[in-house]
Amino acid sequence: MERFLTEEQQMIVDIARQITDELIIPNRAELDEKHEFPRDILTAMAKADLFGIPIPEEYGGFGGSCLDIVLALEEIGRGCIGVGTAFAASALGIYPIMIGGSPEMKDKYLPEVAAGNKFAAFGLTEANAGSDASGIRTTAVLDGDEWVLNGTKQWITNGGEAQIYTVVAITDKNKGARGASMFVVEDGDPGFSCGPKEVKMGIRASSTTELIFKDCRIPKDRLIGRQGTGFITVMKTLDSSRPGIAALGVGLAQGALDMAVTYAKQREQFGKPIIGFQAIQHLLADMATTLEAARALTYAAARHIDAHPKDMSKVSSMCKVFATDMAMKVTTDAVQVMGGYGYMCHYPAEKMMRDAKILQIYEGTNQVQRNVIGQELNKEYNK
Ligand code: COS
Repeated sequence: MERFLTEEQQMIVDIARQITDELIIPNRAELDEKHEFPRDILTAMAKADLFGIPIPEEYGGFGGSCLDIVLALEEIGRGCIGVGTAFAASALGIYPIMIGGSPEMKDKYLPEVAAGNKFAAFGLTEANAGSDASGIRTTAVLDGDEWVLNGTKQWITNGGEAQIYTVVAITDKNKGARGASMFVVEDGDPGFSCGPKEVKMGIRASSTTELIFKDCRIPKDRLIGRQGTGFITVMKTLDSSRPGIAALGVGLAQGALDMAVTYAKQREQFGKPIIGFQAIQHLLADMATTLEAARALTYAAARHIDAHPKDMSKVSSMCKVFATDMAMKVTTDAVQVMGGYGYMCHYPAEKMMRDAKILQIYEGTNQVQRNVIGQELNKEYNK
């Protein structure tokens, strides 16, 4: 379908497609099997300026739009959403700096990420705070010219691989959501360490660890924005980043559909290719139709966000929930079309289905997205 992309946007698609076809697809099975972080591939992506897409030009980036990052993530997701997650999590990690950081802070961190010299990570989730984002217990206390952090973050993407961590901590426990603040913690800061790599169902090319703060001391100027703005910065970050997760779902589903159609044209049963059977055609037709609908909604949401409206949350959650539920269904149906071959580990379909599941869980479960959409509708109809 016509996507109405500019020349620049088509260029982003072409670059990401080339990296996906030449580097990601040939290596994805091995990365998955070995739970290996795709450092070389990410470096190649940085050299091709993909890491710079969300970063403003004055900080060494491409100054791209939400749609630009969506297009890159869609192509990468077609190859492997484990690699896509490592890439997306670095962008997620720098959004708080772009949203609330001082010019000096932006100057210090953003060019390094744009160049691919450093990766970033975003530290929100804790053992008792996932969907309930304001339930975090990690604390930060000002002691002279330093903040002292204590607590543990859980399931943090790029943990142990990133050099820059944006972390939410409570600075005033009596103020609820207004008592949280965000900080930059660097790899090597005293009192900061990462736990061992978690073993996951899917997206195994990405690293997931705990972040552990034991009297971790960081300079005073590592506070992002003003004290007490942490929760709002987190919410704004997630509003901006969720279309990227939708895009990973669209790309993943495209990869699964491509594989299922190719297989159905080759696989013969009862003397003819199985694509000739209406039962298979209907499965493929629904996969292709819902995929196009998800792509259209994701692009529309990204274009809406690029217009810098006040109300980003609803469309951001809508595309995340729709595209990722679609990706789960399409990858499951791809395995169904491929039957026993789909279920075997040496074909990529089963990895795609395993990978898809996380899209419905991370960056806000799809249940939380529906809450956000419902709350926004409630507000809209009160106007
Ligand atoms: N943008 C700006 N401000 C926002 C906002 C947004 N998208 N969403 C909420 N806020 C503000 C509210 O306006 C409110 O401000 P006031 O204190 O001035 O009233 C404050 O933030 C608290 O909002 P609310 O009461 O809605 O917070 P809740 O604790 O009820 O949180 C949800 C609601 C469920 C939406 C939130 O906890 C959430 O998004 N959870 C999922 C988090 C997540 O994605 N976790 C996955 C791991 S992160 S990778």
